[in-house]
Order: sequence, then C-alpha cells, then structure tokens
Amino acid sequence: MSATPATSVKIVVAGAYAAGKTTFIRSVADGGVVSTETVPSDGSGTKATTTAAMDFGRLAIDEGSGAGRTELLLFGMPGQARFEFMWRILVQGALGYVLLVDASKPETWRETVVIDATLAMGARLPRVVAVNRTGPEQDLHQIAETLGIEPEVPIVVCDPRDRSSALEVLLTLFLEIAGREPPAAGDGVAVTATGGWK
Ligand SMILES: Nc1nc2c(ncn2[C@@H]2O[C@H](COP(=O)(O)OP(=O)(O)OP(=O)(O)O)[C@@H](O)[C@H]2O)c(=O)[nH]1
Ligand SMILES: [Mg+2]
Repeated sequence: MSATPATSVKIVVAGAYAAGKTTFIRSVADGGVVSTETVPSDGSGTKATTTAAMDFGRLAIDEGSGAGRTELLLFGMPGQARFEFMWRILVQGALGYVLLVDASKPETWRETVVIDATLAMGARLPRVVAVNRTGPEQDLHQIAETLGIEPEVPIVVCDPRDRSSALEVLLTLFLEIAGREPPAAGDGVAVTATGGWK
C-alpha cells in the first residue's frame, strides 16, 4: 500500500453522438471501464450501442519519486440529446474536459457547440479540443473558429482508438489545468504536471 494518498482529478470526456467518447476512455483507462451502453434511439444504424448514463474509468499518473500519486477519474458523457440531463450532473466537480469533435461529420458540430456551452457554465473550465477522423486538407484552426472556440484553447488531432494518442490529449489537458490558478480550498485539488505517465 502506498504511503502517499492519491490525489483525484475528475475529467469529463465530452462530445456529440458517436464522437468516440467511450472508445477514448476504454483506450486510456487502467483496467476495467464501467459503461452503460444501450440501443441507440435514432435508428440510423451507425452504431450498435450508445452510452445511456456515463462511462467511468481511472488512470493513474506516476508523479515521480517522493511525489504523490495522481489518479484521473475519467467520466464519459452520453452523446444522445435524450440523455442531456446527465451532462450537467457529470461536469460537477470536474477540473477540465476533453471536447471530442468528429471532423468528418460537420452536421454534429452544432450539437458540439451546445455541449461546450453547457459544460462551460459561465466560468470557463480548462478544456482541450480533440479532433478525430480528420482529412488531409483539414484545418484545425478553421474548425475551432467554426465552433466558436477561443484561439488560446489547445486543439489537437486525436484517434480515440489509439492509447498513446488519447494519452497525449489528456497530457495536454493536464497541463492546461496545472497552468490555472489552484482552486480554492475544498473546491477540488491542485495538480502539478511534473511527473511522467505510467
Ligand atoms: N475510423 C475511425 N473510427 C473512430 C475514430 N474514433 C472513434 N471511432 C469509432 O467510432 C465509434 C465511436 O463509438 P463510441 O466510442 O461509442 O462513441 P461515443 O462518443 O461514446 O458515442 P455515444 O456514447 O453514443 O455518444 C467506434 O466504433 C470507434 O471505433 C477515429 O478517429 N477514426
Ligand atoms: Mg459513448
């Protein structure tokens, strides 16, 4: 048993229907992921299952010798609008979020903007925009502009099926969180990004 207690950091993985949220969490989490998959109601047949309530997985970060252990608690949102009530619940206590954007489906971007606005809740939470299914000509900054994402928000290419790609996204988000003012006492945890990834 470790002498130093783990610090927990809650992170939400957000995005429109079928953006790859569940895939992302399954790629990066240590061990089993709790999922709540059910049959999609849209009848489009694009996917066999959709997330009904949330995904949950953990990822331990090795902060180096002597430093405490940090554990990322990863919560994946449901994408279908009928489960929209879960978005506000899941973001409570989160220190940041990943906004997954499917570059090949601009028709999902309007929904993506709604999700982003819902999660931001006035005071902007640290976030990273992770774009998947990009084409050779795709301009990330153009996508950010279309979505109304501020230029200072990191935007990166990601393949949620690929663990190292998903880890890169989380590292970027972790650095964003660490760069902010520490939250007030009792309002979460302060994190440092000095260690390596397990
Ligand atoms: N080719 C390709 N497939 C991807 C990529 N990202 C995700 N996928 C696939 O797209 C599907 C996405 O499914 P999910 O991970 O269930 O998506 P989700 O965002 O959790 O969906 P909901 O919970 O229903 O909103 C999976 O079959 C992934 O393997 C990508 O970058 N490229
Ligand atoms: Mg899902």
